[in-house]
Amino acid sequence: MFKKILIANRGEIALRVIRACQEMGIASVAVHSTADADAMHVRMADESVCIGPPSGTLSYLSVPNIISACEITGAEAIHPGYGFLSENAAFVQALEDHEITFIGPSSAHIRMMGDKITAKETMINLGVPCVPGSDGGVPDLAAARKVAESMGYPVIVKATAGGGGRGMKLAKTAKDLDTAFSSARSEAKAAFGNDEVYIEKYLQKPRHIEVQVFGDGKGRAVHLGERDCSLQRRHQKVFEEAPSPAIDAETRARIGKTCADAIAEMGYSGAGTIEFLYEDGEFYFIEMNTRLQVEHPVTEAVYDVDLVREQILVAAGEGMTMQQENLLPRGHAIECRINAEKLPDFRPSPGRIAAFHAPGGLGVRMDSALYQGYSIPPYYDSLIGKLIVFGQDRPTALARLRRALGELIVDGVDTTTPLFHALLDEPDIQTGNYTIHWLEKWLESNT
Ligand code: MV4
Repeated sequence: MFKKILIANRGEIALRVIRACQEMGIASVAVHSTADADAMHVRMADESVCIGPPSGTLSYLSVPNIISACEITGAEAIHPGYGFLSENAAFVQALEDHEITFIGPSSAHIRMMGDKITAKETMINLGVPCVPGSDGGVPDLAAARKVAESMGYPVIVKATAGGGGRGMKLAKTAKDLDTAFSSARSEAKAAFGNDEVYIEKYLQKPRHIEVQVFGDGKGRAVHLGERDCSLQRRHQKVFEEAPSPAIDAETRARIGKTCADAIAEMGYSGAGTIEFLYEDGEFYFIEMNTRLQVEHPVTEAVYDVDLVREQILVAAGEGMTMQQENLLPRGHAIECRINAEKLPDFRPSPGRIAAFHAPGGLGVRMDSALYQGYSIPPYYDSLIGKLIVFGQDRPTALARLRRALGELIVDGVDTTTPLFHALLDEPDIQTGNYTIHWLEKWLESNT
């Protein structure tokens, strides 16, 4: 096992990884920007190294600075958390060259899934159901017309190098295609330096269902069911739950096995998430994320596993402890992302925390790096905490969530907490009746 791990991240996810290290008897190294010298992850780690100025680009995204921190402290492995360098194939390649272990998949698998056309092609070949669309990239408008007419409108034009909603354009009818195609191309060129696009049939009212998978890198893999992440605003998830209110045990077992078999066949190592749109009882693959996700705690609650521990075990060559026949979901978990943002516009609200009280009690987990007197810097994303509740069924989890939100105190900055109180009063949320468009529509008519 590793003796020392460096965590190339900040905030609650850095704490999440440090905690797993502590339970495994592994020393932890925090890295931080000058803006984060007083951050909780620096305090909680065994050692820390300053890796640059406040700008994320010059600190948490600086490959040479992070590799230097690793060499100075003698850390043998790096956990990337989510965001920052977590899905950066060049970073993982650099670590491979420096003989530092990356706690995550190979650079080849990251690269494969980062290119959305290659990802889709791979999944099709592995028997994973995909959205109908173009066979690879679409070179020009004439080819785009041909594909769109053969599937029928509406269609969506997506950037090959995109993902997470960036560089997507909808064409409702044939007259929209010219604009959608050329603007998707130029946005993709500007954002990713790659103007390749592909086309899919546009699904009108799907849910966003993602399957948690885990591979040992030696051809064995498991799935840990699904999360429903349909409640999003501008492609940012807001509220996630496991299991999905829309998926039954038989459907879960079927899509789960399809995903686990695909991951096993790929020889994938570590945690991954296979994202689907789900409409009228059918799954359509859209993307795969090759990292630990923000919302992983809802899966941990329902499957009673420590995903970070499993990541570390696999990266150290000790193999995963999980076996499919022992992975039995139990109860229901919900996560609310608490952001330092002012409603109704979700404007970032950095500043000093005058008071902080985390909720507790049965079935409540609060992952946060806040403390009283801490100043939230303006340089990074606005997630300040994740409130995760667990109960034996969905109504119990919802009641517990309402109770826990009532206990949460964050004074000194605005937060998204009032949004969750309001959502819990909505019959559609109480019954689980929502699609990917529900939240934006609700915000339009309620704010
Ligand atoms: C789609 C789609 C409808 N049809 N693809 C947005 C983020 C990216 N991961 C994929 N996205 C979508 N792809 C087809 N063929 C609708 C979306 C979409 C969406 C997906 C998941 C969660 C929220 C969303 C909000 C708007 C659009």
